Amino acid sequence: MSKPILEAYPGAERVKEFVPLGTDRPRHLIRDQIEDFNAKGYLCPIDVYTPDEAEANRAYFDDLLAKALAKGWNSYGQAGWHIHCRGLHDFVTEERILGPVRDLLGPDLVCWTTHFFTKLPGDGKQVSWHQDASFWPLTPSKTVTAWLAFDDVDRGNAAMQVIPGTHRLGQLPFIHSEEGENNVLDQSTMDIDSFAEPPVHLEMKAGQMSLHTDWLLHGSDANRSDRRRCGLTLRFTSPDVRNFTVSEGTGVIACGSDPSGYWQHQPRPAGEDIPDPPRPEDDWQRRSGWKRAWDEAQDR
Ligand SMILES: O=C(O)CCC(=O)C(=O)O
Repeated sequence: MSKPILEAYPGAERVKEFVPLGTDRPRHLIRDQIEDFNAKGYLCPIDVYTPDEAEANRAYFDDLLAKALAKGWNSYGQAGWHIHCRGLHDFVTEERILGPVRDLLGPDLVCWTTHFFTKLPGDGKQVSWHQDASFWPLTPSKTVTAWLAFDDVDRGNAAMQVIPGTHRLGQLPFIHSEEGENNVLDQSTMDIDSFAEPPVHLEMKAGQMSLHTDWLLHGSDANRSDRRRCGLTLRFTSPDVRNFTVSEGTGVIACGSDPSGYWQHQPRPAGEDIPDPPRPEDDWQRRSGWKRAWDEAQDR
């Protein structure tokens, strides 16, 4: 096994601790929910779409996925597509998603990426235990992920699991994932049995969402069922957060404004454009691109 790592961006000056969130006059969450979020690192479930709307969301995604697979993508490659697909962009600006997130982060919200995590029936890939903030070149760490269920998700079809309270531990050591692990991502936190709290499955109906903070330890098993398990992650932060690998980050100013000027706004796309899949030699996740650019800059 490789040596445990404590910083994915060696040499970076960044604040790597959980920042308690919440606003003075919440309008969508009650104060107990905000306290719960800060204590446990997540909230689940939150109702967003009606069952009929959830059905329409699913139909939209079925079509998108069929077109993506036909073009040569796998079911985890739909990352950042809200800048190509108008229907996806409209999830980013959906008031029923933004309201609870605003109660945590304040009136100005940047959605700096989205990513579908789609486990097809019998899908052998797991998402190994990890902390999101460990991957992301953002400081301070203040991203809230909305995980919007497109399918009903439960223990049987590999719902996401979290370990409550682990967001308060800061950066945990991780290793580069090994081939045989079949991890969708490339970091793995080991020894999760050493944490006091057992993992919790975030079970939801299609149309509901969970919210989690970026230091919370989470992951998911392979999907051994005959049911698909699809969720769209939307990554929101407040604009005072900066991407330290670039002079200006990119994201949708989903509501309010960007007084910091750290973010270049990405407009609503005109249509539904399915991007071409990457060539094998390209990085298909922007995260890898950031990391590569950082490592190259350190070597200079
Ligand atoms: O959907 C999953 O199983 C994992 C999602 C995840 O890792 C994330 O939202 O950061």
